[in-house]
Amino acid sequence: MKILVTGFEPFNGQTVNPSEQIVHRLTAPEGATLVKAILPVEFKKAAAQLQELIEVHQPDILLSIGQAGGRPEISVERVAINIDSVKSSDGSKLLPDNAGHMPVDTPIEAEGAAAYFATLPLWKIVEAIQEKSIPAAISNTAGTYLCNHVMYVGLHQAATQYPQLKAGFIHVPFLPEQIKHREDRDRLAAMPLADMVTALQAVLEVLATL
Ligand code: PCA
Repeated sequence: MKILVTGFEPFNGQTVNPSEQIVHRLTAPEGATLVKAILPVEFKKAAAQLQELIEVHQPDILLSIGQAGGRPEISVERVAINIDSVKSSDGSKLLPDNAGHMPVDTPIEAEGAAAYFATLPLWKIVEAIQEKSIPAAISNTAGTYLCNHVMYVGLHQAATQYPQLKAGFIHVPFLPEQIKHREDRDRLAAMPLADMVTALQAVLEVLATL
């Protein structure tokens, strides 16, 4: 059993991304080997690197992790949609990727499915995190930025080329240090790194039993 786990580099002017720090601290669960990678927050490069990682390592499971700043809990994503868009849903802001690319409502795969569901056991994962007394929930949108992109690309690869591959995505909140100097910090949630690592390690234990 081989698990590929990915995190992301910092983006949006931040100097840290909790997903990167989590990935560095995860260890292989019993009965599995763990391959770790940190992906760039760039549409083209992230997809190419992920495809290469899958081809080289032939994992049984792909678990990608990213930051969803402002969310209060660990969120286990249910679905990835065939859209890249850096436009906020009210149209007020654009968030270019780290290479300056700004797709708006662009399909990821011209001939691809409109959406893919995660193929990991979502409730088992949520419950394993909650058992550690850490808040967790299923999320029904991974957004339209890099996290959705990487989740879609992984599931598309699985659907079209790697039938043994199960894949899914987990979003994590801000770290306390990311919000402490912000004026709106009273309204923002954050979670200590140690709790995030405990949660994701518990997820790996579940994945190793699949
Ligand atoms: N979060 C972003 C991209 C990279 C990351 O960690 C997202 O939610 O799309």
